[in-house]
Amino acid sequence: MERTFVMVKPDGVQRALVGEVIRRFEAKGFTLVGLKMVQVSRELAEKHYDVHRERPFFGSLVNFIISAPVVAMVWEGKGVIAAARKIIGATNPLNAEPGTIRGDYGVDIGRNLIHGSDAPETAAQEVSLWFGDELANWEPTIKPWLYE
Ligand code: RTP
Ligand code: MG
Repeated sequence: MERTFVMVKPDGVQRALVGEVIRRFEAKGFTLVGLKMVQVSRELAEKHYDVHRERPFFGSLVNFIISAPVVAMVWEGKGVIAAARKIIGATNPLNAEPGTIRGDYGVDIGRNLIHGSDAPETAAQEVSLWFGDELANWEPTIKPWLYE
């Protein structure tokens, strides 16, 4: 089954949106297999956003991610990588559709509340970077009511 990495960024934690994020993913039918609050080190933040190292916003992005705790999660389910990106919405919250997390709660691209892996390769890398093998292996009993 597919897995993706989702992180409530420091702004989402400070704005008490952790429960709302979890509620949306749970209600959709995805399964939580990893969850932890992390005070991120500069090293981890730089590794996570390595693809953006040369971009002008890299320094401020890393400084923001390490400025206060984040909540890191791994969600599992059919099509979860692309579905999480839809639930999260466009990078700039002002362009994100109402009904998405960024569309409903954000106004600034540098305070867009939440991260989700953007493809199968990055999902696998990020799950491994943040969680290693510390993931739960469980089958929700509602599975026959979610999947044919
Ligand atoms: P994320 O990686 O955080 O889930 O966001 P994303 O895929 O939607 O966007 P991405 O292009 O990967 O950018 C990573 C984060 O960098 C910040 N950003 N700032 N000032 C800017 O022009 C700018 N562009 C991107 C955003 O916080 C974005 O989430
Ligand atoms: Mg990204």
